[in-house]
Amino acid sequence: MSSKLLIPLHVSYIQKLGESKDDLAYHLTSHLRLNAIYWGLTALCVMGHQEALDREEMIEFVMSCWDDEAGGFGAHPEHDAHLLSTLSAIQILIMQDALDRVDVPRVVSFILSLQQPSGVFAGDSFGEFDTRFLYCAVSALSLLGRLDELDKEKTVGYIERCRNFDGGFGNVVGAESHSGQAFVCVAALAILDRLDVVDTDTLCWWLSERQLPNGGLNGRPEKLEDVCYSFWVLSALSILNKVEWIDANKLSSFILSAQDLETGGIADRPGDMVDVFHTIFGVAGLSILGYPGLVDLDPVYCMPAAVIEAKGLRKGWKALERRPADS
Ligand code: GRG
Repeated sequence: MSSKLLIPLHVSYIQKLGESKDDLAYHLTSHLRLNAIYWGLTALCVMGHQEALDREEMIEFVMSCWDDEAGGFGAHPEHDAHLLSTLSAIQILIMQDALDRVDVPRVVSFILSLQQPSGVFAGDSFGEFDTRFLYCAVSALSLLGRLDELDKEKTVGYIERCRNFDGGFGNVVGAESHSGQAFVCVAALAILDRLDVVDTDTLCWWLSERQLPNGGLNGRPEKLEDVCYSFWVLSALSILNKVEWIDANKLSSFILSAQDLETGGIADRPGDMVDVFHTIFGVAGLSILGYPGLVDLDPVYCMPAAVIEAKGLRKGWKALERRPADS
């Protein structure tokens, strides 16, 4: 176990991910490819090593995922467009300063076409809907500067109906509260300037109850801790200005204990196999906790704060005060 974040090892872990194209696992995860590139690039940006992956190659790959029939991005070339991969494509292109490659009017119509009469969004034309896709739509429209085209009242109305007695949010109306949904609902409300919908004290109490004795956070009561909840829980607490409601030192130690000291990367919990999903959300959690030497992450968009600031979209969220690099 290491008490430090092993940045060079994690950078080399992320660089090697694209090199294993002969592995079965690489092909079995093709439906997540654009998301995975977004996770890897964001983790590199937060660790200050954006240049570790080739910019041109990345932009070309993103553009090869364009689904011209639908007007959005699929997760992989020849895949149907989906809101999850469309948001990832937009995030990657913004971080690589290449948003001019996108046909913005077509993407905006694709996104808006997925809003349902209830206000929620479907992920694609096949119709599965929930608040994750609602968040993707709101975040993407905001990043494209086209939020004015959204029916905000209908969108907020759906989120409001997903709010439960414990202050948390479910993925659809009537569903159990989950901390992943706390992120998507609170972040969407933050973008829409409607944080008044949140019962802040009740929700933040519920979120702080997610911390277990070993310092890790779970997604809902009676479940196991998992490094990814470091981001889903902390982002919501950070937007609501209550990061202090959890024990930051214990959480940092838990995240650091899930690093693989040989291969790099972070796992869901100590001793498990690492992956890029847990690597980004571990590093993102550490950034919000003010871990020394990391770049500030915007908790609403899960992108570097400076990028969001430059687009004029950054609100007043603060990471915990950054500690000096030698602490
Ligand atoms: C731009 C950061 C970003 C996200 C895009 C897809 C999305 C929007 C947000 C996902 C939010 C979410 C629902 C996260 C939770 C993911 C997760 C680990 C779910 C596991 O659920 P269960 O029920 O696990 O399998 P538990 O831990 O409850 O047993």
